[in-house]
Formats: sequence, C-alpha cells, structure tokens
Amino acid sequence: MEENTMLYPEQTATRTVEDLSGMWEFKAETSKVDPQIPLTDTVWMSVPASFNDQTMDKQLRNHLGYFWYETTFNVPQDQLKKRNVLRFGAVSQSCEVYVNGEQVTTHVGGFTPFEVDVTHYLRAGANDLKVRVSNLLDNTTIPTADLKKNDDGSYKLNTRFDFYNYCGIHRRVKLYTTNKTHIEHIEVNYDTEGAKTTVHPVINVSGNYDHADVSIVDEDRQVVAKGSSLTGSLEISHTHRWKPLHAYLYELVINLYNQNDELLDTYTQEFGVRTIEVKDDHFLINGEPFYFKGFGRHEDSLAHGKGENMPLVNMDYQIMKWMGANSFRTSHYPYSEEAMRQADREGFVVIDECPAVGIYETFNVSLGGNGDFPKGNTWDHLDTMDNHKRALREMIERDHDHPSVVMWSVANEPASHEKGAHEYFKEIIDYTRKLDPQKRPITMVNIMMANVDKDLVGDLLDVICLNRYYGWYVNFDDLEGAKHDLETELVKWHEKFPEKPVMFTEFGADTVAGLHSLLHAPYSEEYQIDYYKANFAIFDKLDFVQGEQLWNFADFTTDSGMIRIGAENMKGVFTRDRRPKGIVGYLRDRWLNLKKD
Ligand code: GCB
Repeated sequence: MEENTMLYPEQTATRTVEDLSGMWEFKAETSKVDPQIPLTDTVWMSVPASFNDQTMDKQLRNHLGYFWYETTFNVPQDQLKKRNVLRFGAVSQSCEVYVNGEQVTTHVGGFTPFEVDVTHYLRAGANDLKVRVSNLLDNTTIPTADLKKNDDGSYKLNTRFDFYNYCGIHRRVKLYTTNKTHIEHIEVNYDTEGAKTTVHPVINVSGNYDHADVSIVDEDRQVVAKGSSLTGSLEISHTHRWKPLHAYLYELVINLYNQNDELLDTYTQEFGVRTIEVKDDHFLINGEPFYFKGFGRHEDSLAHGKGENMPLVNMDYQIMKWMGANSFRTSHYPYSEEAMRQADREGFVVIDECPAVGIYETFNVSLGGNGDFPKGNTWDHLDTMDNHKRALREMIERDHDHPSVVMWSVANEPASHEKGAHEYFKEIIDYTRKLDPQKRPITMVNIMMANVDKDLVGDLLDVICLNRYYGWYVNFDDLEGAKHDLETELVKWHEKFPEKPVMFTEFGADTVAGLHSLLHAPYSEEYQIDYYKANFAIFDKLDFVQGEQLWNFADFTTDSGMIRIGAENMKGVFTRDRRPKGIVGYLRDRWLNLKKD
C-alpha cells in the first residue's frame, strides 16, 4: 500500500496514547492570525464535535472560511526519548496543524485520519497546539460545492449534497508514542476454505529489529497459530467464521525484539475471517446468499453535529438489531473508526462509502433529490479526480481489515449519465481494485436521473445500487403509478445486467413525526407506511433484488430550504432524537420474518 498508512492508536507494552480531547479555545478567522502567539477573543469549544451547534451566534455558525482551535498539553521529559506522533481521527473539511507555532502538517478531506511525527517540535512541559480548519469546498474537493468569493473577501458556497456542511475537529486528537523501531502497517490477508484458513499478513516495520514473533489468538484467549517471522504464513485449522450478526474476531499479535530479547514494539490487530462473492445476481457471504436489510445513515446528532458520539452509535446499533436490520451504508462518507470497530463486533454488514457526493454539476436540493436538474457538463467542469483518489486511498488504508466492510461505494449519485462518466469511473474503479488487498466488490450509488436507459457506468460495477424515490420526488402521492414505474425500471436493469445483484441504497418519503392524515396525505406517518409497503410489494416480486436500505435511519440536519422543514431531512424512520415513527413497528415485523437469504 502507499504512503500515509497508519494503525489505530492503541496503548501497548511499547506504546502510550494520550487523548487530547476536551475544551479547546476557538474563533473564526476574521483577520490574519499569528500561530506563534496565543489566540485572542476566543470562545470555548468541545473537541471532538462540530463547532456549529455549540454556539448561539448564528453568524459564527454559518461562517464560511477559516477557523482556529487551540489547546495546550504537557509532555513529561522522558516521553521525548520516544517517537511522538500527533494523530487526528478526522477534521472537516481541511486543515493546517501548528505545534508550538510551527506548521507540522496539512490535510485535505474531512472524514479520514492523518498523523504526523512531532517529536522534534515538542518540549518537556507545556506545548501549544493550534489547528486552522476550513469548511470550504469547491469543484476539486470531495464532497464538491460551487464556491464563489465576494468582492469583500467573504464566500458564497452552494453544496451539491443534502446534509449540513458541519465543520470542526470531528474525531479524537491523540498523541501517541512508539519506539524508533515500530510497526507501521499491517494487512491481515488470508485464504479460507472449509475450516482451514491460511493467514499471510503483510507487516511493515520502520527501524531495525533482530527477531519477531507473530501469533493468532481466538475469542477464548487461546493461541491458535504461531510463527517466528513477519513474512511467513499462519494456519487456523478450525476457523470460526465472522458471520452477519454473529461476529467472531481473532487477534493478530505481533512482537518485535532486539538481540537482547528486549521488546521493541508490540501491536494487536483484530480481524475476522469471511468470504465475499458476487455470483448469479446474488451477494454471497461465506458462500451463502445475503439479503441487505437496513439503512442509509448519517453521523449527525444534537450538539455534536458530525462529531463522534459513541453512545448514540451504540444505541443505533442496538435499535437496528432489535428491528432485524443486518446492514448499513456509511452514507455519504467513512464513519468514525470507533463506529467501524463496533460494527465488526456486532456483526453488521457495511457498505463503506467514500465522501464522493455531489459530483454532479447541476445538483440542486431545492429541486428535490431527484427533480429535473438543468443540463450540466460535470466531467468537463469539475476536477475531482485527484481528491477522489486520495479519499478512496485513505478510506481503504484505514478500513481494509474490517470484516464488516463487504463492499466499497466509490460515489453517491454522481452524474453517471453525462458524457465522460464512463472514462472517469473506469479510472476510479481500476484504482480502487488495486488498493484493496481483499478485492471486495465495488459499487457506485446510482441517481434516478441516470436511470437504466441513461446510465453509463453500470458495466463497471459488481452490484447495482439504486437510490429511487418513486412515490416521492416522482409519482408524488401516486403509489400505484410508483409501483408500475419502479417495476418497469427494475426489470430493465435486470435485462441489462442479468448477472448483477440489484439493491436499494435509498428509498423514502419525508415524514413529520406526529402528523396524521385520514387520507394518508404525503408527509404523514400513514403515507410513509403506504410508501414503504408499495416499494416492498415490488421488491418481493423480483428475485434479483438483493437488498433494501431505507433512507434514512433518522431525521438529520440539512441547510434550511423550502422542502427541508426546520432544516431537517425528515425521511428518517426515527426522529433525530430517536422517537419512532409509525413505520418502525411494521418494518420490524417485516424484517424479523423476512426469508430471503
Ligand atoms: C438522495 C441523496 C441523499 C438525500 C436524499 C433525499 O438521493 O443521496 O443524500 O438526502 O436523496 O432525501 O433527497
């Protein structure tokens, strides 16, 4: 794998981890800031979190441009003998990092981790850390937005996606130490057949060591395989497979020693063993057909915004299991590492999506997610290739060992019907296939305007993933018409690609919790139930439909807009504070009794 590889920071016998989360100082940049001196006129901001909902100042909340965060932390003298690395889980959307006034790194892209060796910038005692964050996006970034600079230097930004452009230090900031000799990167690659699994890990080390040992430990803490080199393979003779909703995780334990048998580094990487295959229009996990039941979701919660909120992630996972859901898509960006690790443990099946949302020049949410957008020329006018590849690379480097991840989604709803789309996605998909050591299936989520007659990229994909709003953005309040048009399009997809599974990654109707209607008018809880029943009636007729992920698990924050009541997208089956809408009971009953696998 390429540059920037990194392990999740773990405290081990050779490594320490300090979490720098807490209350930091914060301000919007309204004039030049000198990173050498302490920030002035600041307010307190909790990290990790978006800054936007922690303030009552509307101007600050909606400010476009740059922001500064500052904290101080203390380093014990002895710690300076070690290699010290500063690591950010994610900062949205891009940033510059300063330690004691010196710029130590920059990063573009709001949803993947980055780190930098800061040993030579640190002092014993107090140290200053500043982060200059930007929420600007443009025609080259992932996600994309239309950015204009006004004469007075201020910005105007029209995002091409349907969620609020939250900004801030969204995931944890950690300072960790290793010895000079340390493990840099691990890939737990394996072949498995029947009960036997041969693990052939790729382990990269920086620095010198004399000898090493590697072992595999099972869930009963028993060593099931052992080796004495970093390059050999290890065999598990009685494999417990990782299965959907029945997780089983092994640990790969790596130790490096010097000539005197002193431990130089030790690190433990969790992994699961399962196979994935797309065959005869079915999606197979461990050789068995898997039907996706679940949701598109968002990282979005009260006060945290897009910031880490693990109690809520845990609650959502428990709710999903209770409902009989077995899967979700990380719409529309990679979720936190902590959420992914927990998905591994719970046995959720995850479609991991890179933040390539809005590669569609004329996308305009006020016209509705599937309205008739004006004609555009996306593939000539937008220039996302470099950042798109970077986002894919960082996502796959971070997530390749998660057993929960069964498929990569390289984009959500790009203009895949406009001239140039095939060439663009050929390059993106070839690139993605090379990056993934497990060679998982690859998809791209299709928008309704690029329907079966117009789409230019379906031939490149392993699974056809559709976002469809028959009965909402089209056939509004006409569910019989919706059923007819949905079935017609689905049958055509199957005729075009008979060997590919087709699944739904979005379908839904905005629903105001508590709004009831005798005549089941749109926006009422009754209409949401009718809408889903109509869609399910068609899915259940067609065997090649291999999954249903509803849009959305919960209502979520958007920009304010005529069709976004209270600046929320209300297609959740739960409200933003997890109150169930009428559909929830019906859905639970369906999923707990559905026999499609
Ligand atoms: C879509 C988008 C999603 C929107 C949804 C909607 O197709 O992928 O981000 O939130 O439609 O509700 O309009």
